[in-house]
Amino acid sequence: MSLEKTAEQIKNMEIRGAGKIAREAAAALRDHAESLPKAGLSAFVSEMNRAADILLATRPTAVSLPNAVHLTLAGLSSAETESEARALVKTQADRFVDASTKAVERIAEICASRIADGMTIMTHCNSKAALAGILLAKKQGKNISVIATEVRPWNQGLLTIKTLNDHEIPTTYIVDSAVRTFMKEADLVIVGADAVTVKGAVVNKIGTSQIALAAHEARKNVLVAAETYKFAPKTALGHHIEIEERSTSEVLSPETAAELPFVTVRNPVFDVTPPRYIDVIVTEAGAVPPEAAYTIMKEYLGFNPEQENP
Ligand code: RI2
Repeated sequence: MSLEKTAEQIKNMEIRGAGKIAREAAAALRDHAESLPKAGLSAFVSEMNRAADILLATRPTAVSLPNAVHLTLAGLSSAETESEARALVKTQADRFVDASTKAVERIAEICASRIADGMTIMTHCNSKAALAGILLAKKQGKNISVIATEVRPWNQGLLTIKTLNDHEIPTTYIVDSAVRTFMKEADLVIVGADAVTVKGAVVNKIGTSQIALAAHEARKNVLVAAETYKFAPKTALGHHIEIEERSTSEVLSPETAAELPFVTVRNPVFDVTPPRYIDVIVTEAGAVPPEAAYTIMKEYLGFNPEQENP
């Protein structure tokens, strides 16, 4: 598949989920590099930078995307020959995809160790990292059940309940506005992340913050499953994470909207959960409190405040 096609699929959400977007972007850069005819070092570097910009322009919130692009192309400008530059892209892309896959497996082990027999887990959206922990707990023989939300307007909850059903995990499917009503039946909340800020705030699918608030009120723990490449170093330099706002036609049909001239439809697809409503962030490097976000950025993303960072 061409890099442009991958970019289009990320944009229209045929490829979705912060981790998957990152792995597909790294692989697309590798395949793109391999498809380019030999034209000299500087032509190769500038074409790879152009390709990176196409991928980066697809969706603005999941920081896994710029982190994956950055890690795949790291050191490219210092390569001395075209073959060195080509080898670098391939090695780094493969390394990223492999590390990402292993990170999700390690996160699953840590999440599963926090899921006790008999627990009911509430989850939101369709996070591979969060689901991996739930599936592993089931595989370990724990008798668990799940409360899963619908996730308007894209209904990613449908993907989640299909997976849970395939694994014979008893699941209750609820509309997003029912989370507070059902919180008393949950023992634990597990969600994924699209970005984690330097303060440990978690950017995730819209609705996550109200779930965390309801969990806090009900004294239920909130666990966030997030690979280290979902941490956003640029937030340590004062930048904000842009919250993607998608087409209003995803919420209300253009025909209905046209009949309601005084109504404005809004469709932000992520929200921010402050660290005080998060008990633990489970990364492949261990389960850490939100306050450890800066350490994760330094140790696992090579964050240097004096350098350009994704
Ligand atoms: P994993 C998704 O975003 C959801 O917000 C989900 O919680 C997050 O990415 C992380 O997913 P979208 O692409 O990387 O559905 O854990 O907008 O799969």
